[in-house]
Amino acid sequence: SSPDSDGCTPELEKAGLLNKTKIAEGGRKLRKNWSPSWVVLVGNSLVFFKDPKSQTPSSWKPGNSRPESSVDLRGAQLHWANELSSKKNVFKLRTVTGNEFLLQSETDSLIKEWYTTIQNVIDRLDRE
Ligand code: I3S
Repeated sequence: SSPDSDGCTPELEKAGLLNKTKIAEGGRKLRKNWSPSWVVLVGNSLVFFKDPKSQTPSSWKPGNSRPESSVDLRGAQLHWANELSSKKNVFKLRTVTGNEFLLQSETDSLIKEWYTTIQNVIDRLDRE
């Protein structure tokens, strides 16, 4: 059985380095400020950490490292958004509270995996 067979710890679905910028807060447009972010998809949340150099896939655990911010994926919307940037491989995540993020990777396969994995979580929450 898994180390969490009682289901009390949310499942870590994915973790990795993406470029991130927040473009809206509560529906209000923000100025872009791209920076690398260690992104962790765990349970119903996408969690962002600063300083990716000091992060490892296991360091998201409570107490090890403090997240910069976190996004509730329930009711969120995901769209490819290459028209919103000169960068390639950009998607936009919009939360129910009107926060909008762009996430990007130079690696096609990697960004597609992230898109699919996040969309799967959103779909699962929509069915609940
Ligand atoms: O969509 P924008 O406003 O052209 O986005 C670019 C700017 O935010 C720019 O910052 P300054 O306007 O402060 O110089 C950023 O450095 C660029 O990265 C933004 O565009 P991309 O195309 O990289 O998303």
